[in-house]
Amino acid sequence: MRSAITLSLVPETRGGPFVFSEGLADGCARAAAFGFDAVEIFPPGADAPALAELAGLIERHRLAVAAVGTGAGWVVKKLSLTHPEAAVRTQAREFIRALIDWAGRFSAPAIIGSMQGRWEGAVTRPQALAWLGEALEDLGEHAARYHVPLLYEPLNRYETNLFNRLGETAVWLGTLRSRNLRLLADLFHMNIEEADIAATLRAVGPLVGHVHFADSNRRAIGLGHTAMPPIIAALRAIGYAGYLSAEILPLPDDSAAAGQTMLAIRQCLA
Ligand code: LER
Ligand code: MN
Repeated sequence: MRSAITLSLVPETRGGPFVFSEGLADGCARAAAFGFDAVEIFPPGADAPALAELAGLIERHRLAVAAVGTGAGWVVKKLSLTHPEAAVRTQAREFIRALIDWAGRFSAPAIIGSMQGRWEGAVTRPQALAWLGEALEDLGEHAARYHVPLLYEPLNRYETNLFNRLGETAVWLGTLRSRNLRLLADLFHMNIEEADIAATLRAVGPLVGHVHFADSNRRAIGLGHTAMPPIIAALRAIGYAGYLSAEILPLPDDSAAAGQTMLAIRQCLA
């Protein structure tokens, strides 16, 4: 398992679960200084000017790109794959497709989290799942051309009413036509929704494609009450070799959150 830390380029996410938010150069330099293997980037879109600097920065700091979030499509543009208007759903899909293309240059997978939206009003749950499933099949196959999966993230009940637990999501993913979809296991959402995080990880096994490494209160691991040893044992048992990526609140400040995460990862993997 390798270490990663989140870096947001979207001003609207201040106060959200992203550790570094002072720009790409600052975030890459500090990620490397703290000893992380990779950065997980949350860009405003595939056309963000700052992204042109990324190749040079990761080479200079010997970092990889762990994953790329697509949630700015929701946060900034209010796009979603289950929006009642077809034109908005199409824009959402194209926003994500462009980020898959961009992330693919760095052999990084894109994440579908907030962009899944929710079912409500005139949109029934079966309708929303039909739209979401079709989009995931299309985008999952698109990601395959870069030899990376597409990551789908179940969120807690306050953020979506589509899928909140990994087990039910794994069953549904199995009904879709793309075999290139993987689960993102966010330990913060799982702490809210799962009866047993470690048992769930063992049950969904090889479908786990990425881990958001957050404690129960969405602070750095070690600053909440999630018991890590059974979770790490479960990840080892399923052969997980991906990233432990800190998508956490920058508390008490970004440096302390980064330092505590690195300490926790070293302890977990010792
Ligand atoms: C995205 O990875 C996520 O976990 C959501 O809660 C949006 O912040
Ligand atoms: Mn997450």
